[in-house]
Amino acid sequence: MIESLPQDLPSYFADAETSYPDSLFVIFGVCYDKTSTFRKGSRHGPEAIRTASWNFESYNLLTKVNFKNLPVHDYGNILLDESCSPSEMVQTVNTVAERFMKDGKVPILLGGEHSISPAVIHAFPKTTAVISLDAHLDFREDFKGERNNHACTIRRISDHIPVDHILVCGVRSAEKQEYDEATDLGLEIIDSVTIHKKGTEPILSAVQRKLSQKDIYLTIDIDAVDPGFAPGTGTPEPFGMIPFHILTLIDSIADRLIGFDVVEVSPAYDHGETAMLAAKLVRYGIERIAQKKGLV
Ligand SMILES: [Mn+2]
Repeated sequence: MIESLPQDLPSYFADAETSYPDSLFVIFGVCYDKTSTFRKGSRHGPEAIRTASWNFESYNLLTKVNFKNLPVHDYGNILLDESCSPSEMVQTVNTVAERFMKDGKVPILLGGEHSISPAVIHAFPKTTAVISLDAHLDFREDFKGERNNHACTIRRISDHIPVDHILVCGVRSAEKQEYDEATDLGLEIIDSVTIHKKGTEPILSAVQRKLSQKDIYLTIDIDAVDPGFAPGTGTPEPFGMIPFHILTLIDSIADRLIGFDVVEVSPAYDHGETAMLAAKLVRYGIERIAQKKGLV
């Protein structure tokens, strides 16, 4: 029999106890998975990630940072009606993200499905660069008639950010037509086999070559990681990245990160390890950005 978690865990992200006005980092959840086609359930991701966050010590031995000392606010979840369409979701999330921008915050999104990320990215200037970690290319113009489907994430990001300034990494699944369109348009794809063989070096050299001097938003679809490490997701795909690749990437780009997200965690297919990884990535990413900003 599996023992249950303590019932008295707070509902906010662990140690994110700064008020909104005094915070720099704002964690917020979007419980939306309406366009997911294979296995729904990522709408429960934010809650699972917050619960998992209480597993960790406030002090991180790897970064030497005490998360408790950082100006992090948990905004809770953006409320969406049951009937909310994908385009209404995008509109609502974009409005909130624009407010965070205006207030000078670093937004940290917990998903929810990947269709939420473009809504946040559209709140940033067009000069921002985007690195996406994802098993899937997600470059369809629409899917089943829906432009804001989670299979269209990179395409929707490219409505705002030029493809030259988008890097998609960890990919190992695409339709031939979308793959051809993406490569014809010059989208740079670093597949998971390349990362397996060469580590993060090809990502970092592409960052140097194409995104130098740019602010970077990092969007992490947890299915970029191999299902052996992160099984709790809607559309798992074998032969993925390992969690250490993401740490190395964050270490290398933290000085330019202006926000990030972790999406597609689906607790129904998890034994807790996927949510745990997501929560640790959130903590680690915030700690590294705070270090680079000289806050600790
Ligand atoms: Mn994906």
